[in-house]
Amino acid sequence: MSILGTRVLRTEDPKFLTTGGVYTEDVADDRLEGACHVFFVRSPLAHARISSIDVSAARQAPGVIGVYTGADLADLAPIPPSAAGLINTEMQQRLLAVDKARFVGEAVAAVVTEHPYQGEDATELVTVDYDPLPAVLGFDPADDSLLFEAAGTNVAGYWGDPSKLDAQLFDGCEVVVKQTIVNQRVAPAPMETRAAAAVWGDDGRLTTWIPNQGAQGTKADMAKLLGIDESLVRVITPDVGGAFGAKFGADPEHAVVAWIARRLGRPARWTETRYENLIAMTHGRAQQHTVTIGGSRDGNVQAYRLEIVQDAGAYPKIGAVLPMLTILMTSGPYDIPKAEAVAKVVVTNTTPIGAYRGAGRPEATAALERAIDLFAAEIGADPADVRRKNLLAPFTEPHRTAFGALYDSGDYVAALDKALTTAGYADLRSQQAQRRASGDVRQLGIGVASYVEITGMGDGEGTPPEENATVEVHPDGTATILTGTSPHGQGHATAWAMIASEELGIPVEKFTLKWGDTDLIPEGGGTGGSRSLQQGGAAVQQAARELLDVARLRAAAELEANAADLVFDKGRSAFNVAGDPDASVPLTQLAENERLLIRTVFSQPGATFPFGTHVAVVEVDTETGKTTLLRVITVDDAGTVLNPLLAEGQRHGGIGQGAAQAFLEEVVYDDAGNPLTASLADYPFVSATEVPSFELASMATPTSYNPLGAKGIGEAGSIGSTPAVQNAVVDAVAHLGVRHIDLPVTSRRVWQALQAVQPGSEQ
Ligand code: MCN
Repeated sequence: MSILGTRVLRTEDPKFLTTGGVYTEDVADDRLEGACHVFFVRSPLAHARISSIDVSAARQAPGVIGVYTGADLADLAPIPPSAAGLINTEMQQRLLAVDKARFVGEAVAAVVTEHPYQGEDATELVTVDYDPLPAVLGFDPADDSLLFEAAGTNVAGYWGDPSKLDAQLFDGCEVVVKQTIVNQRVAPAPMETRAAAAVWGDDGRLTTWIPNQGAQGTKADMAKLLGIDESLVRVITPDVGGAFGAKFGADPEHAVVAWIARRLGRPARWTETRYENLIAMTHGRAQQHTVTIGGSRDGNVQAYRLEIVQDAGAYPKIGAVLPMLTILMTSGPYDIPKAEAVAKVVVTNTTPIGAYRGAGRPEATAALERAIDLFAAEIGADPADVRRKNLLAPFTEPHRTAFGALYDSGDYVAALDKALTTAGYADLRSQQAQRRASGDVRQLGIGVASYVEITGMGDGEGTPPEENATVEVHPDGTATILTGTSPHGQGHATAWAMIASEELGIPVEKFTLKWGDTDLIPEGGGTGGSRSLQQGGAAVQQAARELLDVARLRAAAELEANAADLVFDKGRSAFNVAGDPDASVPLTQLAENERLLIRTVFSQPGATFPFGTHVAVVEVDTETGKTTLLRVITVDDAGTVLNPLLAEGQRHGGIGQGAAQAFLEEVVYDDAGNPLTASLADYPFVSATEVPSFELASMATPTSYNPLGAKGIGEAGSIGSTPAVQNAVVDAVAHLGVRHIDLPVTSRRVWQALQAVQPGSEQ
């Protein structure tokens, strides 16, 4: 029986559940002995000119070894915006702010102390003279206060050309609905905050430990930020306590810590506080969508337009690139004859936006799935029926969308129907009808969201989606796998061992997985875009198979037989001559005289497109607006599932985060750009108590793009759940006249929406 597809328990869990992992703060490498500690002085103002910084008092504080400002780092080049060329190149960031601070939390100076307890006090002695400037906020910032004077505008750039929108797009549509929707800013809030440890060797090379999603990309970033050759940087990724897209590469602080270690000639460490994490680690989402949808009264969607404004925060980082992915996924799983999308990227005096679980795709789905519901409501149709009517027919040959996406395989109607059946949709609708008829205070809402998303894309610069793996069998019966992916909760140690075990007949627990050390594994794409299994896992399979090819030749020599006459007996992990089980040699023996090791690269023809449907059921108290999430039922088709336990864990995490975006989480600023959600007492991130047990139905439409048949599952949960929950809440009160409630659909917002539709009532 194959181990693939079975519920193998996570081999990494005993470590995490007992002695604990080794996170960056725990790294006890000899080279870090006597490390000093770095603390950042951060701007308390959203937008201000920095006229002077006085570090003299801080320098005298107990334990202070050094205090540095942007002026000290003048030799380091500013960070250019992401997507240079499309985005205004004047919008550059210094590692420590010089002249101007552009968001609350921006690092302005760094204080270095002997002991960690001395840092906080010393930072308070740094006197920064700020001249406040008007804070630039929102999706439509005026140009009267500019973040970057040299740019002459707060518009960072465009994806697509807004002047080329088709004026005739909705001609011939019997019904046209338009709505502006906010896809709010959220905080990734990983359990482990950002950190770094850095030391320079006598050879002039930097070794730095950083919690990240890919050591190799982080190495390239660090070399760029420090202006040195990549060969002089070694990045090591210890255990990572969650990342959710926001630990991709190196941040300015990581480079400053390395710079300080070099300047002082001694190792340096940094761990940010939760407060710093909430205001200075990149946030996610922050898009505004204006959707226009048109079609016939009988439910055919004929045209759809998506106009996006991306708030990139103070510096155009990955956030400035996200609309590209949103646009790519504009038409989602539907067959819409005419669709167009365009995006404007603006800078504001807020924390920069980066990748956050789904990164650009959840935004596309949220906009489209609200639009479908708005359209259904307008024509008085069941939203599930409208979806079924407009979903693409099943396809096994790749399907190209008007936006250039090449969907590999899909059966969207089947996913919808499976989710509806599992939910007991018809029954839910009749319960809803009863409650509506009886005027129950607690109304039932049912929300549906169908999605297709993209996983495992290439780097966008011509390199195909690919990953490397090395498999080595040792004479003592153990085996080692090196991977270019970078697990931080996904369970790659278990999954990659399962794949190699299936080929080599070596038990899962005999494998050790190594990742995230650029001296050991110089190449690798890391973990993001739910790419790891389809590329990294497939590479492990390919390496194991290639290893068997080499082993077969050695076995043939050993057994003095023809290689073609040998069979590999997985049960014994040994080769034997066909028909003669006694003439056999185990793999381990073939590793005795010469290392039995293969490194390989697996390439995929393109990205894959997982899909599914989520159904959410909520109860809304129409007197108070109190909303209770009763059920979430999902079908998430990620092709062939390698380990249902891992895949379901990923779905749980994703659905939880997506649902939380729908009804709970939001980063809030006041009118002056002060963050009001800078602690976990104020930022309501989700835990198991806020959500019901999820009901997961399974469906697997394999992809032909890799031999595992696998697509990505790491982000899907967060993509379908947000609009399903939002649609459910609106649905609960739709019969009272509510048409739309923005994210997050908090009880307060629901109450306000109900007040607004009750004539004569107070707001
Ligand atoms: N899997 C499977 N069958 C499939 C697909 C995946 O069994 N058909 C398993 C894989 O073997 C792997 C896991 O599911 O163990 C996720 O695989 P994959 O979909 O390839 O995604 P990645 O491993 O590349 O993970 C990335 C994804 C992203 S982009 C974010 S963001 C995210 C996420 O994973 N952040 C996470 N899940 C997270 N989980 C935790 N605990 N912490 C985070 O920060």
